[in-house]
Amino acid sequence: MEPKERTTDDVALELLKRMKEGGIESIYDRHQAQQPQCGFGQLALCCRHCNWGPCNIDPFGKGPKRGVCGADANTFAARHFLRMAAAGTASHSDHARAAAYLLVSVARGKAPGYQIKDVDKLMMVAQWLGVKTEGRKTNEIAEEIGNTLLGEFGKPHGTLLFLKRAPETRQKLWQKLGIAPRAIDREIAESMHRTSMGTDQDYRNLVKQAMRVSLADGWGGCMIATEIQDILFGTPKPVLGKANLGVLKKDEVNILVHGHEPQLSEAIVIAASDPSLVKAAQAVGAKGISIAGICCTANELLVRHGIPLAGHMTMQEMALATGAVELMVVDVQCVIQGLTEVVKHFHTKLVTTLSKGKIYGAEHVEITDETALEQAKKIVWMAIDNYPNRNAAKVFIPQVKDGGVVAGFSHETIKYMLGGRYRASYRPLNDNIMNGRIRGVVGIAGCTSPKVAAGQQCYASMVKELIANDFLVVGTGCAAGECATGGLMIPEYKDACGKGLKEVCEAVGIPPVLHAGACVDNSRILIACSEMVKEGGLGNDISDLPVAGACLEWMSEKAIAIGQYFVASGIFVVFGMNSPVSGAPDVLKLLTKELEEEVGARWAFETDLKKVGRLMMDHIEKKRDALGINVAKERKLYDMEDRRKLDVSI
Ligand code: MSK
Repeated sequence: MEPKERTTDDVALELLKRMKEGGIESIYDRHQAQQPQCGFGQLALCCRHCNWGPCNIDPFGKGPKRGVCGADANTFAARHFLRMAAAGTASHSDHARAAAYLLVSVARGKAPGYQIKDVDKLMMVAQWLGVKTEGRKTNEIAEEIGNTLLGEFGKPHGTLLFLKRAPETRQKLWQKLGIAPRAIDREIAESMHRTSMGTDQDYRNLVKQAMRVSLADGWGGCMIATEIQDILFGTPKPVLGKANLGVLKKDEVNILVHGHEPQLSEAIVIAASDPSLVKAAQAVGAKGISIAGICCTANELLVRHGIPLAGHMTMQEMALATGAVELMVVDVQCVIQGLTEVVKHFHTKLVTTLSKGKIYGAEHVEITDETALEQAKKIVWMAIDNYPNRNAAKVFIPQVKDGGVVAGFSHETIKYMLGGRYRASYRPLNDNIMNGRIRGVVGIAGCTSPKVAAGQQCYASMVKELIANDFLVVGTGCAAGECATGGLMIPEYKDACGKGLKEVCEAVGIPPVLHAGACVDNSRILIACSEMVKEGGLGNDISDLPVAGACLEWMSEKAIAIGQYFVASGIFVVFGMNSPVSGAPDVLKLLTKELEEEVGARWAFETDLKKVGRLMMDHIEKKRDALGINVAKERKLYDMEDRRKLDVSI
C-alpha cells in the first residue's frame, strides 16, 4: 500500500515516503503484513484462557459453536470484553498508584526536584476525602491524602471515595445495581478471576463486572491520577503551545518524551533547564535543548506548560524518522517496540526508565521518586553527548505552518472562564445549552490507528461537523492531539462554528474545541458532567444531559475501560471501526441496546466513521427533546449585568 493510501496528512505522508525510501518499516507496513488478520480474533471468538484450547467458534458455518469446556460465543466475547476493561483499568490505575506514592515522597521531602504546586487543589481534594486541613501543614495534609488514596487500591471494605463526586441519583443507581466499585485492585483481580476457565459464564454478569471495574477506573484510577498530578504539577490553565512535527529544532539538542506518567517528563523538563546542561549543549555546537512530547505525555506537558506536542500515537515512528532526535525517553503505555528498529537507522538513543516497562534493544536508566532529577540529568547528558553524532544529511524536519493550540481546559478552568473568579459556575454553560445556542457537549477521546486509511473520517473532520452544528467539543488523549495538530484548538477557530456556538466562544474567549489533557483526564469530563447536573436545569442525572462521547480509532484496552466507564456513568458512547464483541450478538445487543434500561446509556459501534458525528448529534437532540428544551426561544447573550443576576450558589 502506498503512503498516500494511508494518510492525507501532508507531514505524515512525507515522512512515510522517506521511511519507505530508507527501508524503514512503519506500523502501516506491519499492519499490511498482518492481513488478513485473524477472523476469530476480530469477532472475539477465540479463547486461550486454558490449555484445553486454543478454541474457536465458527459463527457462520458448521464448525464448533462451543469451546472444549462448553463456553459459547457470548461467554467468549464477554470474557474478552471484561479482560480488556480490567487491563485498561490496571494501566490507568497503576499510573495513579505511582502518582500517589510520589505525592507521599514529596510530602516527606524524599523526592528532590518535585514540589506541591497547587495548594488550592490539595485543599479541595482533602475536603472530598475527609482529610482535616485546619491548623495542619501542607505537607502533612499531602501525606495523608497520598496515603488515603493509596488505600483506595486495596482497602478491605467500602466503595471508592470519589464516587461521592457523582450526582446522588447516579450513586444510588450504582448501589442498586451492585456496580459501585470497591477497592481498585480488588475489581481488577476479581475480573481476572471471573474470566479464568470455569468461573463466571453468564455474559450479563461478566458485562456487569466490566461496568464495575471500569467505574473503578474512571472514578478511581483516572481521577486519582488527574487530581494528584494537578496537585504536584499544577492544574492546567489555558496556555499557548504548538502541535506538529515541525517543533523539532534543526540546531538544538532534541529530546522527545513519550508515554504517560508526567513524573518522568516533568523531571526531564526541570533537568533540561539546568544552566550547566544548556551550557554543555552549547559546547557541543547546539543552540540549546528542546523538549517535545508524543502521545499522552505530550498532552500532559502541553496542557500544563505549553511544551510542544510533536505527534500522536501513529506519529511516534515518524518523529524518529526526522533524524533530528538525539534521544527519546519513555515510561509506560503506547510505546511501540517498532521504535527500536527505527532508531537503528539514525543516531537516536531510545531510553526506558521504569523497571515495569523495559524494551529489548533500548538503553535503561531507572527513575525512582528519590532519584528522578539526578537520573533525568543523566538522560539529558546522554542526549547532549549524542548531538555531534547527528547526520545532517539524514535530517528532515517538516516545515509546518502552525497557528498554535490553546490547551489547558481543566474543569476548574472551564468553570472559571464561564463565571469568573468569584462566580465560577457552570450556570452559563447550562443556560446556553438550554437556550439552544449550544446544542450539547461532545467528548472525544482515545487513540489513532493504522487501520484507518486515507480518506476515511478522522477526528478533525468529525469535529468540524460538530462545531458547525453548534456542539461544543472537549478532547483528550490522541484524539485531542490530532485536533491540536489540525489547528482546531485556537479561539480564532470560532469562525468555523455555527452561529450560536460562535457567540458563546466569542463572549467567553474559548476555542470551540477544548483540550482537556491526557487519557486519565477523561475524569475531568466526568466531573464536568456531574457539575452540570448539580448546576440544575438539565435533569437529575448524567444520563439526562445532552452529551455524548466518541473514539473513532480505538486501539488500547484503556479505550474500552474509558468507553465503559462513560456508559456506566450515563453517557452515550460511539466507537468507530469494529465492535470488540461482534461475534456474539447477545453481548452486542446488551451493550448497544439493553444497557440503556439499566444505566441510562449505551454503546454504539459504527464502521462508517463518517456517521459517528451524526449519531451523537441525533442522540443529543433526543436528550434535548426529553428535557423539553428544544423549543424555540429568543436568543439572549448574557452580559456581565445578566450574569450578576444569576443565582450561582452551590
Ligand atoms: S496515548 S491510549 S493511543 S489516546 Fe494515551 Fe493515545 Fe490511546 Fe495511547
